[in-house]
Amino acid sequence: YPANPILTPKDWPYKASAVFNPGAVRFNGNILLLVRVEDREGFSHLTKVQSKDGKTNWEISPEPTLKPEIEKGEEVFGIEDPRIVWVEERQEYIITYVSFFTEVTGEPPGICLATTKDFKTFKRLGRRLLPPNKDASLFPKSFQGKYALIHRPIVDGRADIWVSFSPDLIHFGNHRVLIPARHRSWDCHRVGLGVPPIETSEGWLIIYHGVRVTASGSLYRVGLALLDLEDLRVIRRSREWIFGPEEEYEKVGDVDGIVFPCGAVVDNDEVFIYYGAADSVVGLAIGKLSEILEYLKKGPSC
Ligand code: BMA
Repeated sequence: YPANPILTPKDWPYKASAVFNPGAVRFNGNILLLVRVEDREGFSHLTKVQSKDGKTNWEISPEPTLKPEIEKGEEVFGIEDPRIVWVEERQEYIITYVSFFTEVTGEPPGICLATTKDFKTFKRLGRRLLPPNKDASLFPKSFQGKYALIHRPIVDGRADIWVSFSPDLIHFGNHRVLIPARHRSWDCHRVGLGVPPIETSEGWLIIYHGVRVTASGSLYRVGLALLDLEDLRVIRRSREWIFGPEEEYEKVGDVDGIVFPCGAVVDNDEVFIYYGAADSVVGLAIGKLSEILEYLKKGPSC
């Protein structure tokens, strides 16, 4: 989007060090983002912003929307990187985010769930799965009575994308690797879900980030995969990254060389992808769903 970045700390109605990695949904005719806001202590909370066209005139909440619940001993190091899905069968939004499991040695990151109907009141469902884990989202619908959660645990030093299933959003099982980090490729060191799975006529579109660790730090870029609509098997996976840090605000910031999508909104054939750039500001990338699917089907895949 030529007018990027769409949101920066300077736009904020209160003191903010960085604003990035937003979840995104359609809400009441607006596009609503829950933006990760990092304060000057270095801890994050989530703040709601809304816009009619999803590009301009963002109305930023004058105060944090979802704050860490420090009183309960949870979330003392903040909450990060929300992914939001509207779950039609439950008539509520489910938000997946990262907090740190302070009672576990090393205080690793892990996954929390919260629900809301109105983005004013939220119900905390608490922590899920074992840490270390990140980059999680539910699918917006269940599969034969089971919810499916995409997540990214670290297992034996490997950072692959997994899927797990649950009848009740409490107990999870049938864990399996969905999209592994790929040997020697641009996504060789880590992969993680970007935006929540997008249902299309061809399959579930997965937009994920991949990391290569270089001599000057980690490079975060974005790739694609397509999953079977029913059994979630990988049908296609792009060999090449399709979106990476190119512009100044993506290349230079608190953490250089990062594009990190957490939310997307689809309008007919248009996909709006909201991403954190260099862990500092929010960017918007717009694509055509038909072109993305065409590329996935015809382009180099493995
Ligand atoms: C990941 C997450 C993101 C962050 C990214 C790049 O591991 O922690 O919040 O944007 O690293 O620093």
